[in-house]
This record gives sequence, C-alpha cells and structure tokens, in this order.
Amino acid sequence: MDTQGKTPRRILHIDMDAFFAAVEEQRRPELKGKPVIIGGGGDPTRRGVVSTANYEARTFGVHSALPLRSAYKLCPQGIFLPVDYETYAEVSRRFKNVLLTVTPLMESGGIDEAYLDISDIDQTSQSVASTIKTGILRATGLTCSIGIAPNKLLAKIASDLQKPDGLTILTEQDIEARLWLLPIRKLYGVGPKTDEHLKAMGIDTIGKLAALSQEALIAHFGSSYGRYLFEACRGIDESPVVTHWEPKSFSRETTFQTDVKNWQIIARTLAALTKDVTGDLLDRGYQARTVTVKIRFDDFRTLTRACSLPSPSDREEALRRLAFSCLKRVDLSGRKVRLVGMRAGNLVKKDQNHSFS
Ligand code: TTP
Ligand code: MG
Repeated sequence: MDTQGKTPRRILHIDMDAFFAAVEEQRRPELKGKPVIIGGGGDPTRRGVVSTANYEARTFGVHSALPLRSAYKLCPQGIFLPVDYETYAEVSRRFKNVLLTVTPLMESGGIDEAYLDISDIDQTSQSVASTIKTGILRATGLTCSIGIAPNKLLAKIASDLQKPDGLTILTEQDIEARLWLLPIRKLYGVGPKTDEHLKAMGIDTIGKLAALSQEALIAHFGSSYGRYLFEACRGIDESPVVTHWEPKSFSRETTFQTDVKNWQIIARTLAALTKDVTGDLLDRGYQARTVTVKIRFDDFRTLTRACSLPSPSDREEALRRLAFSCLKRVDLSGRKVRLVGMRAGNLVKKDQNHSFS
C-alpha cells in the first residue's frame, strides 16, 4: 500500500534491443559481432541519417539521428544497410502479439516498445517479465529490455537502465537513489531544447531539477510543461495504459532497388500498393475516405499529396483512381524517385458507415 492507501500499479515497459539492427542480424547471422548501421538507403556516401546502430557500432560513437556520412567517418568498416520498414513492422506485430497473450492491457509506444498494465495479474513481476522474454525470443529470435515500476514514466526509464536483455525494477523508494542521479535527458518529454535550457541554469540531473520549486519551473517553461516537469522529476505519473485498437490508417510503401524516372513504373507500383492497402481494409473491415500518396526523390526530399472521396470506400478501383489523382499533382518532371507510398486514412468501420451519409 502506498501513502494514499491505494495498491501501487505494476506497469511494464518493454523495449527491443537495437531493434532494426537486431532484425537484420537475425535474418543474416553473418552480421553478428560486426558493427551494423541501419539508415536511409544504406549508402553512407549519400544523404540520410542513422536509424539505429548495433552495440558494436555504438562503441565507435555511432548513434541514431547521426548523418550517415558522419557515421561512415567514425566507423568506415561498418556494415551499412537500408531501412526495411515493412519487415521491422512485421516483427513488431509478432512481438506485440506475444505481449497480448499476457494481458489485453497493452499500449504500443512505437515500433519497438510497449507498456503493459499487469496490476491484476496474479504472478510476480519477475515471473511475468521472464515469460515475456522467453515468448519474444521464441517468436522473433530477439532480446528485449524490460522495466517494471508503479507507472509508465518510471517503467520507461527503468527499461533503459540495463540494456541489452535487461530487467530493472524501480520502486517509489528508488527515486532518490536511482532516478535523481540520472541526466535530465532520461526524463520522458525532455528534448534537446529543454536540456539546453536547464543546463544553462546549472541543472544536469533529475535530482537537481527536483530541487526547483514548481513556481520556478512554471516561470521558465509555462504552466502545463512546468507542472509536468515538477511531477516527472519526482517520479509522479498517473497516466493510464491506453489500449487503442482502432487503426488510424493503413499504408504500404516501396523503395525501388534503383531510382526510377519512368512514370509507368511509378504508376504500376502505386497500383500494386493500392491493391495491398485495399486488401488490408477489407481484411479489417474498414473503409477509407482519404488517400495520401508519398513520393521520395533520390535526394531524399519527400512530399505527400492527399485526396478525399465524398464517402468512404473499400473498392480498389475507387481508391486507385484517387491515388492517381494525388500522383498527378506531383511534379515528377525528369526527377528520380526512390520511394512510393500509399496511405488510406480517415477510416470508418464498415458497419458504422451509415453514420457518414
Ligand atoms: P530505440 O528503442 O530508441 O533504439 P534501438 O531499439 O535501436 O536501441 P536500444 O537497444 O537502445 O533500444 O528505437 C527503436 C527503433 O526505432 C530503432 O531500432 C530504429 C528506430 N529509430 C529511428 O529510426 N530513428 C531514431 O532517431 C531512433 C531513436 C530510433
Ligand atoms: Mg529499442
């Protein structure tokens, strides 16, 4: 029981280790033990940033968001690979399905992370964590790190404390001894700007942040973010695990092996993507009102064009016509295209369609 007489919640945060790189190593075991860097089209002489690097590459100073060219300078012997988002999304679904066998109270935090509320499960946290680790390893061949705490904020911090393959439990009693020693960037919601602002004030740890009054934080960061920071550095977070199953959109994209100028090839690819997306809509019983086409040029500049139907549809022909209207609004003249994407959004469940008429 905590001080308010409530039983503390038990929240797990699960984060896959070096996710994109681990998926690549899993399907190409010859990469194991070598520095692997995933980003852009996988060519370090071209524009693009690092999506992730495996732990070997990280020892060279390579990290997410670093320009690929800088990564190449730091680690010329690295193996550079393109981002294969579809495969990672597929592995992500498999890992989340394992979590759903433990409890339906699962909130996806992104492609490689999720929260679970296991407060009502009649097993120790360690035992649930070990079931999850075994299940994920069996389903994907990959390892993850798990944080367990009374809330989402602390669980996410905990999962990052002992990577890879870690299991870290943080309780309210650990806040002073463990949370307050950490750099402020470890606090969810503290980005580079706040980091800089706080460092200029001489604040570089979560503990030092906790020494500031709520009034001072509000004066510097405004009332809502100031209040958030005041609570977060004390490990306070009441936000629930939100399970939302309703998809917002269905999408597919293709990166060409070599960049394409030919309109026919682009149009044919878009038609094939529309067919796949329509299949997803039909499988899941949704209709879409808006289609968005994404075109990425060879210099990585990316643009999107969207068109909407007067009423939602799951008919391939109607959606393809809409996708082509979007494509016509893109100035392709002589430019090379490296990626085409198609998204169907503004979704309605088929049986609720009547409410849209
Ligand atoms: P992270 O969980 O932040 O990183 P990671 O899984 O690669 O490594 P760690 O073991 O430290 O958790 O992000 C998950 C995936 O999201 C990552 O594999 C690639 C992608 N990603 C980007 O594409 N760009 C980014 O800037 C970051 C941070 C991640
Ligand atoms: Mg991760």
